[in-house]
Amino acid sequence: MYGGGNTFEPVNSKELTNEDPVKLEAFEARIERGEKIEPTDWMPDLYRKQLIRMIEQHAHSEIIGALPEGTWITRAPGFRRKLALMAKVQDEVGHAQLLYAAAETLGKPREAMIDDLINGKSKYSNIFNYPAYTWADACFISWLVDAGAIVNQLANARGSYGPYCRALDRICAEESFHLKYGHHCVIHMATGTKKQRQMMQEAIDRWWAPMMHFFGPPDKMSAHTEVLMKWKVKMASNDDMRNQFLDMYVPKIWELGFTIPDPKLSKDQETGRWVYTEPDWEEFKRVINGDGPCNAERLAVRRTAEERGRWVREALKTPKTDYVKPLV
Ligand code: BYC
Repeated sequence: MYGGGNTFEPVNSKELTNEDPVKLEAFEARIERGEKIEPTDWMPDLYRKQLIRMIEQHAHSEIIGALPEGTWITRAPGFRRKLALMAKVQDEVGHAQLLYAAAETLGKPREAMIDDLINGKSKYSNIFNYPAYTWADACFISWLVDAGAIVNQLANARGSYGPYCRALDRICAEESFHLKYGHHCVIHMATGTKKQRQMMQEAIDRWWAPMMHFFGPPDKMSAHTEVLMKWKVKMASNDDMRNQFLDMYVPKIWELGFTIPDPKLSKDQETGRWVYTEPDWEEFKRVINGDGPCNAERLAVRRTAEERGRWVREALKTPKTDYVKPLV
């Protein structure tokens, strides 16, 4: 059992009672000192299980996340946009490879991770289960979904598990290009024709709630935050990451003349926290548990890719002499 418990059920800290208390104390002291934990180091089972769950979900999110933008490569407006989008989508798939490799260091084989994805056992980011109807939707993803991902990944790159942090460092470097590209696309829409501004506004209206969901449930409903923050896997809580995103990007969205579909959205100057209408958390639960607008379509694409690539994997496993006639 590799994790992936029931959504919103708090993690049972009793799982720790089976651990050797001396080893556990030494492990926690290392984390407290800011040392990195490496694959061959001793670690509690719960730490391993939580990391596999989180890194695997992150890897799946990258690979599924390539799909809504990927459908826009052939329809991107102009050759330069096509080239940039193609490179971005390729990067996202590369991020998945880095993350699968990091999760593998914890003992779960990649094949098992892919099986769990295509069989619907593993989760991946809620936001990629919504359709990208127009070019403006692809612009929203490239700018703001990538922005949200960077807020999360920059924080967690300072975390405790060496292979995950190193993968995140590399991912963040590439994401910063995506962010600039996405911002450029949105500025182009904002300064374009009336129709382009309207398309962009409609995309913001469509994607705002899934974007608020993206950072995870409110802290008081989060099952894993406490243990993950204690062990410095997560370096900021869901609400803190959401707040940081709002702080950085709401002013930029307003600056471009767009509105955000939440009349309550404002910054409380005393607390420094954003006030907003809670997005529909029941919808979030449905979407992450397989019942969003595009879940079935996304998994079907991955299943087909898996099937089509089978011969390549089998050929790689076959000894060369079985299929290459030796030169005599
Ligand atoms: N979507 O206890 P909580 C990208 C689940 S890709 C789906 O707060 P945690 C990009 C959670 O798994 C980058 N499920 O969880 C790619 C748990 O369920 P289980 C995506 C979610 O782990 C291509 C339950 O809800 N980024 O940006 O403490 C193109 C309770 O939640 C979500 C990452 O993956 C969600 N949004 O915190 C463009 C970052 N949120 O497992 C862009 C890595 C929560 O008990 N992940 N759940 O069944 C994380 O940082 C953390 O896992 C989260 C959630 C902050 C997302």
